Amino acid sequence: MDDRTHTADAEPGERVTVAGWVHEVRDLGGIAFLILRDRTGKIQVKFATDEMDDELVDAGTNASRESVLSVTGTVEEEPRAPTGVEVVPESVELLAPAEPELPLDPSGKVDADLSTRLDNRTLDVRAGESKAIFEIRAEILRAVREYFRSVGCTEINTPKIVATGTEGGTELFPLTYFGQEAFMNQSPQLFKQLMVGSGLERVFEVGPIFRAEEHNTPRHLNEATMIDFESAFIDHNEAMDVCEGTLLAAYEAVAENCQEQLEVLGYGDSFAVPDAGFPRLTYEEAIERINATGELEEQLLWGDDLPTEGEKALGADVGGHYFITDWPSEIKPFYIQDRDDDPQLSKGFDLMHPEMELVSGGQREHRYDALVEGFEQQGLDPEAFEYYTKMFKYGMPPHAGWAYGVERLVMTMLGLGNIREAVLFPRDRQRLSP
Ligand code: AMO
Repeated sequence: MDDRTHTADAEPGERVTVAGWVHEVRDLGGIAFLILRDRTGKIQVKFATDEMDDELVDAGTNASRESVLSVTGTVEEEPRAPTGVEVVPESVELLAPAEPELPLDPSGKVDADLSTRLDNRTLDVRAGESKAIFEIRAEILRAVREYFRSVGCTEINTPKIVATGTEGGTELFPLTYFGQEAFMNQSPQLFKQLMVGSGLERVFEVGPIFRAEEHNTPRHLNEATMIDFESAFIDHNEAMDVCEGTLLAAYEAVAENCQEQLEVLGYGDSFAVPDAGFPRLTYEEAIERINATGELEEQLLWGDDLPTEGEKALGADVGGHYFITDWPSEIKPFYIQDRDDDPQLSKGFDLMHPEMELVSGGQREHRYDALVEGFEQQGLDPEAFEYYTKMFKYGMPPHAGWAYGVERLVMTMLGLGNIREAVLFPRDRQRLSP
């Protein structure tokens, strides 16, 4: 299918065909170097301009930057070449020319603003930091899937076009479905719960979610990717264990398999896997600690949601990942179970990075009567959710779960300033294309 040799695999003495993009051409007079780049790295191609055939030299040295070339030749050892080897070419074929004026510099030497980069993502992800970010994002998803398999999960895929929303408070994108009102789904919440009641018991999904919130912040998207987990026969405490395990598996895999990418991003050896055993603070403790920092103009009261500045103040105080548990029931959704000893408190939790929330989750309400009552308390019509509630009449085991926002996981892991850096083609209020 692709019978070229990757630049990273070229060994001295071999006759190879390498293909990729023109990274750079340096003409030193009498000798010229073409640096060819593919996904595995770069290789030097040497042209003895006075000795070689003019046509061959022109094809290799007149190609504009980012043109696609295929070069056949012999690999020779050359200690002065960036990778210790170079190709002495026999033939050069231009596979695709690039216009000399590029909308941005793929090598990243010339800075481009985020909007220009997002408009030209193909060029932006050719090399450098963006390529490294998306390779790491892929490694995170690979590691997370492997971890889920190791704890007995089945991967599922659930509908993204739905008749009802799930996350009270967030806006839905409406659409017309054969003349009927429908929406883009905000979360696989109800479907994953329905599947823990099936013979699958323990499931996960990696998929898109859609939220029509009109925010315009560095950490919100209108289309995001979520990692959802849900399991029968576990409680919120065990769900937090799996949640922490997932994060550690992702960090460990990146530390082990993405050293090159981490270096491109300026990490070198300084990339740290968080220590296991994330502190678990109750909501009440969280409020008290935030108030004690004195960072907020107004003291938080019990029942308040945590404002962004509050989250940051607490994050700085704690200094690492941590959970917040025992949230007031009234600010958690209907599917979260209340504590048996105090129904004012819920079994919902959030996992926080010092900079922002990464996960929401909790023990779910699996008892039919309590579930329907919860709908009514939140002003939702239980009949609209009958497809969901009715399954709670036929043997729905106790269960718990949670969801990560993938982009926030990538963003916090790599210290990115804007969530849009962590998604190829972001959807926000300004951006619907590309
Ligand atoms: P929640 O609404 O808190 O919970 O979402 C879970 C996680 O998804 C990420 N996230 C977002 N990321 C970017 N842009 C957005 N607009 C956005 N919205 C959410 C965050 C957040 O912590 N059904 C529950 C999960 C559960 O209980 O299992 C839910 O959707 O990282």
